[in-house]
Amino acid sequence: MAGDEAAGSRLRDDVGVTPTSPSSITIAGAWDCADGLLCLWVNPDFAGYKPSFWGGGCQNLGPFGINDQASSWHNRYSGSWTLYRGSDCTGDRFVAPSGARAGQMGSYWNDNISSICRSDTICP
Ligand SMILES: [Ca+2]
Repeated sequence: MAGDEAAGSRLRDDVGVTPTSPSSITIAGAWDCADGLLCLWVNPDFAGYKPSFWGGGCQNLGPFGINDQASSWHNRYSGSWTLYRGSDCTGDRFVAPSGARAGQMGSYWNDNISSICRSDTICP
């Protein structure tokens, strides 16, 4: 029926874009973290406040206003980064490989990252 055709057309038009959300225009390419950086977002799906990182050594996220708040990430650096639940690069950790990104972090990691370290530098 006509209604079904209209719905199908709308779905095809929306391929590659997150529909209906007021912020869908920015979400579409939001994971475009600049080359060479690790980007963290305060919200899932690469949305909201986004500090980005490039320096070596352990970095606490508190001074960047995102301690225990990161909910998605994208690693545009040529090597991996390590993300830690504890401050000063302590506690459980996971490795974010070069080029990888995650729009969701899972309940154990979501809003629980407190420090990060570029893996090719001195990490505790
Ligand atoms: Ca968050």
